[in-house]
Amino acid sequence: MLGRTAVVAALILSVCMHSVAVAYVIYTGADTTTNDAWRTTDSAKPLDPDGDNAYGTDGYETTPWATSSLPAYASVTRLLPYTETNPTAADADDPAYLGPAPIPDISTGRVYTWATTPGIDYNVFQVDLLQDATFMLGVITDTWANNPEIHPANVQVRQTIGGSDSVSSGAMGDRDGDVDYYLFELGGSTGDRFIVFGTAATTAIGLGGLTFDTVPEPGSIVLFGLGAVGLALYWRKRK
Ligand SMILES: [Ca+2]
Ligand SMILES: [Ca+2]
Ligand SMILES: [Ca+2]
Ligand SMILES: [Ca+2]
Repeated sequence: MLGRTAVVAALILSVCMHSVAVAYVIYTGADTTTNDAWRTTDSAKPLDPDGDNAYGTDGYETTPWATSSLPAYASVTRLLPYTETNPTAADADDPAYLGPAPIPDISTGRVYTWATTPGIDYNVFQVDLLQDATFMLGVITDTWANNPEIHPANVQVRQTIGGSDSVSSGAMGDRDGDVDYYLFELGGSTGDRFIVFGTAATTAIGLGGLTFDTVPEPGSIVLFGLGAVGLALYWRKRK
């Protein structure tokens, strides 16, 4: 009888812990070698958490494409007033495609503003969680070939509702007008808010967009496994 109570308690604990979302922001790293091939699945991407070697598997917010495709768990607000593209923007995979090379490129763009003060931080995107989620947020940058300085000196993410973590990528390298991706792991609950921002490098500032990929929750899988083992022991004892 005690065994059965313990098993039931373990199962309830397992289900409860699964539903607890801990809020956090971690800077995972920069991908400066994928360049245009963010949707090309035979280009290895060690920082892509879901293992399909494509960024934006769950969804994306991109410029100049007006129709972003966002995941069910997040909404995105552009906090700078202008969205722009022109023929001197860097090329990258058309997000309408996902698969092995060749994936056709299209011209990227930026969400931006001007009259900024170098050294001052400016907010670029707001991400609001519509469901509990643990995911990799990719920040698309270096999309402007003829003026890489428009991109901030760094990329930062700060949680403003549901937590207070704030992390920075440190100085943004590889500023050559060939697209780069700065990746942050985020965990949070419904209603949590995260701000993507950066320090102005010049008198204008802009970023190319965002990508979303699910981070599997190993903790939940382990707890689920423990629950299953407990259930198996219970049935064995019952025989
Ligand atoms: Ca590069
Ligand atoms: Ca992916
Ligand atoms: Ca391509
Ligand atoms: Ca680059």
